[in-house]
Amino acid sequence: GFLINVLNNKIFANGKCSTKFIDENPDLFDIKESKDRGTKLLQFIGNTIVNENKCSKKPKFQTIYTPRLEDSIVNKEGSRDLFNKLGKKKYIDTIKNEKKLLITDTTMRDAHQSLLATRLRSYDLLKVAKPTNEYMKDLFSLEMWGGATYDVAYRFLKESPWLRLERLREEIPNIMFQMLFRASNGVGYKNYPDNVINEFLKESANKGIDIFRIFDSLNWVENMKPSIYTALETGKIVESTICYTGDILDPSKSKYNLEYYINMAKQLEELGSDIICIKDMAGLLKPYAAYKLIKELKANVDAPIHLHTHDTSGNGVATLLMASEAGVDIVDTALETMSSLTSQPSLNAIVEALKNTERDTKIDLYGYEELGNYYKDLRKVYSKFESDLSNPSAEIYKYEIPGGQYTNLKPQADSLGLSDKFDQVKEKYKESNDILGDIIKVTPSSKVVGDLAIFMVKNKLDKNNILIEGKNLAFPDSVVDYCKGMIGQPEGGIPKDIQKIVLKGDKPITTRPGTLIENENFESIKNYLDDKFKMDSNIRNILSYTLYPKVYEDYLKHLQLYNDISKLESHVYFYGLSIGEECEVEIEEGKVLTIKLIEIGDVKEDGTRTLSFELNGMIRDIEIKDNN
Ligand code: 3PY
Ligand code: ZN
Repeated sequence: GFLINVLNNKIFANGKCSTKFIDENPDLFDIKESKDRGTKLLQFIGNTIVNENKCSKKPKFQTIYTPRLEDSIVNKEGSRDLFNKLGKKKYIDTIKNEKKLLITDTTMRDAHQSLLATRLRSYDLLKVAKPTNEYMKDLFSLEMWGGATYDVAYRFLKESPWLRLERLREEIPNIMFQMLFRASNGVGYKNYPDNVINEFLKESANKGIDIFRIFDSLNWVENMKPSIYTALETGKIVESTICYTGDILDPSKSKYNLEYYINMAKQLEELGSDIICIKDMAGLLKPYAAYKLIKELKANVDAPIHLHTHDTSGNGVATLLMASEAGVDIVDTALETMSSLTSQPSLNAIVEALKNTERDTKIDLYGYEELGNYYKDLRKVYSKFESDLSNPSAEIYKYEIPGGQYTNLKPQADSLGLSDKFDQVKEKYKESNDILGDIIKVTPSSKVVGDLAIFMVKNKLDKNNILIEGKNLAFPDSVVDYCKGMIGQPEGGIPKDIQKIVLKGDKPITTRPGTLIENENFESIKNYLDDKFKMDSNIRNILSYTLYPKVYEDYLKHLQLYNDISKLESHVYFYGLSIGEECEVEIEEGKVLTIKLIEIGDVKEDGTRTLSFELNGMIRDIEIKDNN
């Protein structure tokens, strides 16, 4: 059946499928075409109702309206048009000469990563893509890919991140796309072989990324070099990044002082970086510190400066305004309905604050309000992923926990039965950071600190007894990796005492891990995937497998089991249907299936339930195994 589908597929018949395959044609897995597709969708919805939501009552969701489009603004040039027209060098020069404060919007990446556990589905992003292209033309860029979005797409949303990039690119041709890239950790959580990193960057550039924001989780420049060089080779804009921690105004926190940051910025500029980014992932950069840091950076480096912060403390807008005053070129913000708290400061607030000043962004907020309303309503569908953080928290300065991790650490603690010990976990996070050498904390190094913190709570460890009690304990994998040097070298090195206790005689490395890890054999991965999943895998499939073999295989199995579920509305994807409720699914252009849930049967002796649906008016019974 599979082969026949391949032969019947038009793209294949035209001989144009060499680089495209299941990303674009997931239905090739299907055997009896649309009849089967309907059944598979019913099975997916049925399983969601029975096993994901345990047959509980589905919340009511209102209709979400997509923003209206005004014809009058349609023909304006966007940043991407300008970049492509001028070429990189001239384009970077225009940034340097620009009086306006330039704005990046993070709504499609960090904002939902930080507020909604990265759960926004492509379906909902694509609905608003055209208006985004029209209304956001004055932006410098959209951060819309990378970070956790890649992993979460496969793991929880069962969709292809590559398709998200490709389709958004089609709908948003005029504004630059920016991605977050964890240097040798790619879009994953460990050091990958150099050829994986290189191919990933090249393919992302091919598929539409214009700006690569590259950081290392320990600010180790050595580990950033291969990514920076490869990204530069693509001809796209390379934003080399310094992660900010500590407080440059606090003399007692002398490790990461002004000199440290200036020094690193100069090193990154020397490597040929087009832009230098300050990445304040935990929202620790206080307003007056921002002023001082940006002033000094502007005095010491020639490249434009881009500032990223989080609003966890409530100081985010003030930080961006002080940075603007000091001459920062570009800042990250999010649409106001997706901003604040662990997310970025509000775009709307910054635009209003700067009106009629020297750094006026000249942005007309009309369209941004339209887009904002869309996300405001949409957020309700994702409410189960919201954290319970309801107010700003200045205690973040004490704990230095990144925005994305803060909302993750609580459920992580809960799941280990430490729900009443969250305050203790935060205290231990701080202590764990000291034990590990006061390090930069951002994915994946933040996980090392978080894992050790939880380990310390569970095993009643502290600074004073860990070197003794720890002798007989197996530490978490992430902590072992860190102590081995497999994440890289932190400023000042890994403290020898804890390293010895954790490694238990194993030898650490001090060279770049990538020099020791063997390159991935893409050909053998291709053979493996093609054979096991009866597919003709392309470089994107191969990369996804190398980044997370288990998650990617699970995604492929899901695809075989349920086919493409990316066309389901999100409330159906997350909750299924309630009895009597109907939904429409456009499985391909012009081909719509109408699905209505009629009845949920009781559990039978064999552990299954019969769910009755109407599929395009015809009754269909589906058997679902109840795993509860
Ligand atoms: C990521 O790596 O995903 C981050 O957002 C780090 O701040
Ligand atoms: Zn961030």
